[in-house]
Amino acid sequence: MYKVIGTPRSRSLRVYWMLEELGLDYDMIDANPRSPEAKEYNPTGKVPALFFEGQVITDSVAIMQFLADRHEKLTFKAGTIDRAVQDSFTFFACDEIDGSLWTIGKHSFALPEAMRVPEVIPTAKIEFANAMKTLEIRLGDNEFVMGATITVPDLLLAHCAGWAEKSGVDMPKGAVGDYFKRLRSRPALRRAMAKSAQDSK
Ligand SMILES: N[C@@H](CCC(=O)N[C@@H](CS)C(=O)NCC(=O)O)C(=O)O
Repeated sequence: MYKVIGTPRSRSLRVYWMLEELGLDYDMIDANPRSPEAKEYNPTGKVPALFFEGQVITDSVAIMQFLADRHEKLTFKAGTIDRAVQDSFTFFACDEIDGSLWTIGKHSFALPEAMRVPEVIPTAKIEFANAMKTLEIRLGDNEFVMGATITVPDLLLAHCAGWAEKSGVDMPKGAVGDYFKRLRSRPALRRAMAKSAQDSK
């Protein structure tokens, strides 16, 4: 049984969503970042962490890819060209989308006030807008970034879109806007969010 440590109101939701897409059972520990429960599994206190077979795995994207590889779903096989292209979308999402949104988050609420530099926020918003233009080009008319097959970066991109809606950035319209809506209405995400709400009561 997989045990996921991390409140769903964090990047941990990516992991819960992946587990729901894969149809797997899991235990949820609804731990806040830096809480004693989080530090029990990850000394930095960052969430999510996955506890499986006596081992702790940290970093949401590493966990998502591990689950996809292990269960041979939502991923192309390692060592293939398709996997290289898939991974390029994953790193694009981490660097350019998670990165710009997290800059906005850190400098508006996450960092202690004395460390915040709000002047960087407009630049991060431009970086996010540029990333949306790139995504528009790379997505084209496809249903998912890799064509007809849903893969890890689709979940990652759509999770970031949920953050973006709360970050005060301009949300993309057209094909990218429809892509985000399509992904965010998937039953597995709905189930992850509903289970999260239930288990955290
Ligand atoms: N790259 C890591 C980042 C993890 C991370 O920073 N998580 C946030 C919550 S979304 C956290 O635990 N922050 C606490 C801290 O930075 O001390 C991942 O994707 O899991």
